[in-house]
This record gives sequence, C-alpha cells and structure tokens, in this order.
Amino acid sequence: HPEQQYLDLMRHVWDNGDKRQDRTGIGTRSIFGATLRFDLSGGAMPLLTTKRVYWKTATREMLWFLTGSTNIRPLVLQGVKIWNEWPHARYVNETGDALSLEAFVERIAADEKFAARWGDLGPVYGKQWVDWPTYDRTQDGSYRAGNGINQVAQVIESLSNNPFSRRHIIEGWNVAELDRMALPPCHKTYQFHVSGRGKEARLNALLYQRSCDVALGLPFNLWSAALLQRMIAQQVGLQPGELVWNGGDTHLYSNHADLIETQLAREPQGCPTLEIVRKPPTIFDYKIEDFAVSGYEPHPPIQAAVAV
Ligand code: UFP
Repeated sequence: HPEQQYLDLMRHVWDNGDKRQDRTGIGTRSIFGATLRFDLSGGAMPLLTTKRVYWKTATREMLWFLTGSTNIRPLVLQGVKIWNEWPHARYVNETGDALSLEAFVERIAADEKFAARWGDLGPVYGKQWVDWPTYDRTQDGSYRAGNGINQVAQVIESLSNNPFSRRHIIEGWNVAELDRMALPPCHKTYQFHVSGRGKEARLNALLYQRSCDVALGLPFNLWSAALLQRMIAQQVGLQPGELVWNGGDTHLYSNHADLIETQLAREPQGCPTLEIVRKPPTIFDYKIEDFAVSGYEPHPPIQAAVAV
C-alpha cells in the first residue's frame, strides 16, 4: 500500500531520529533528508487512511493561497482555523488586550475593518505565489515597486508552451520578506515536470519541504501538493503523474507518542481517489464543490496538540 511509506517514515524517525531541541521548546526526534513517492494515476491521492485527514480544510487553504490572500478572514468565514494563532498572538502582544483566541476570531469574522488591521499574516504563500513583488531601479538609484509576478500563471504558461522545460517552479522562499511573514514557508518549492508524449503525457511534481512535522503537518502537505498538481494537470491537459516529496528537517515532536503508537498499530484501508467534477476556465476559478473524494473510509481521527 502506498501509505506504508508514510508509516515507515514515521517509524524510522521515531526509532532513529536524533533527539533535538527546537524553536517551540517541545523537543523533536529528527532526521535530515527524506523522500516519498506517490503515483497519482487513476485519480489516486496520498490521503492517509490510518487516521481521518480533513482534506476539505486543506483544500480550502489551497484555494485561499491561489486567491493571493494573506488575511485569515476568508478562512475564518469558512470555519478553517489553522492560521488563527499567529494573528491572535500578535494582537495580544501589540495591544496588551488579553482577548481570548475565540473572541478574537469572532471579531475577525464580524468586523471587516478589524480583520484588515489584525488578520494579516504578512507576505506568506498566497502573496509570493501570485504576486511576488518586484522592484524597478529609478535614475536616482532608488527603487520603486514594479508589477508583481504571478508564478502560478507563469507555470501554467510554461507547461503549455514549453512542457519539457526544467524551470517550472513555484517558490515561496522570498528571502527579502521572510522577516515579515508569520511563518516562513515550510512547503517552499514546487517543481513540475512533464514525462511521456501525446495522450500519455503526465504531469509530475516535486515538493521540497524544508521542515516537516510528520505527524500533523505532512498528512496535510501531501494532500495539498497532490491537489495543486491535479488542478494544474487538468488546466494544461495532462494526466496526473508522480508526486515526489522531499523533506529537509523531518521530525516528530516528543509529545506525539500516543498518536504515533496508535497510528502505527493501524493498517491502511482502501485507496481514496479524487475526481475534479468540473474544469474551471483558469487555475484561479476552482471552488470547494469541484472536488469529490471517493473510497475514503479512514480509521478515526487522532487528536494531538500542534507545536506553535
Ligand atoms: N509545519 C509543517 N507543515 C506545514 C507548516 C508547518 O510540517 O505546512 F506550516 C511544521 C514544521 C515545523 C513547524 O514543525 O511547523 C514550523 O516550525 P519552523 O519554522 O521552526 O520549522
């Protein structure tokens, strides 16, 4: 079963990873450098079955990236909570108002002006993907803002016009702007690649993830990468090929022992597939209703605390 690779990686990191201190203070077991490969032909997706993964939440986040938004409000309005901690912490820090996370999020939903002021994450994925800032040098040697670059649109163009290029890349790691981001990108580089010809031509993708929480991050990151690959493949008329995942610091948090033991005792069940039920005019026009998963009968979810 393709999911066995994930379980083997989890086992390997837990049994053999170096014990390290980390930024969050929790402590990890970690290896450096790991690869997973998934064949997406026939609609197969790297959607874990040994615990329930909330693929619609991850899909909503991906669609939000593609809008270029870096404000949590559109996510909050859809009930997606994954980015809420960071703006809340900044609000409490900068105002001294000890508003609870729940009350903060309610206010983000209710008050558009408040959300504009306090809901932003800085220039994270969405901004870099569809509006990477450029600077023009003026005659007096100073700089002024140029037009932003839409990397996603450019990759669609280059895949269509020059499929065998080795330069189909979407990059999140904008060195000049890292210090203004709530979190520097984890899934930082996507490269696309076309193999085969004619009707058989396939779109492959490679994700390089610099830092990976194998228990809580990776299940989401694998789904999202495959989803992006599937949308791009549909847009450029290619069959889904292989997804290659490369991790840099690949770790498990020391407080995830229960999750790990529970999950490693389970067997993968079934092979979920994704159908995209409509072909929207562009990569920027997908809606949550366009995605239908079948054959997904996972083991129950496993709760565990995220390190922030
Ligand atoms: N993390 C992921 N995937 C993500 C994401 C975060 O695994 O998509 F946003 C984890 C990796 C790490 C932490 O445990 O979050 C980020 O911390 P750092 O920036 O110190 O690597």
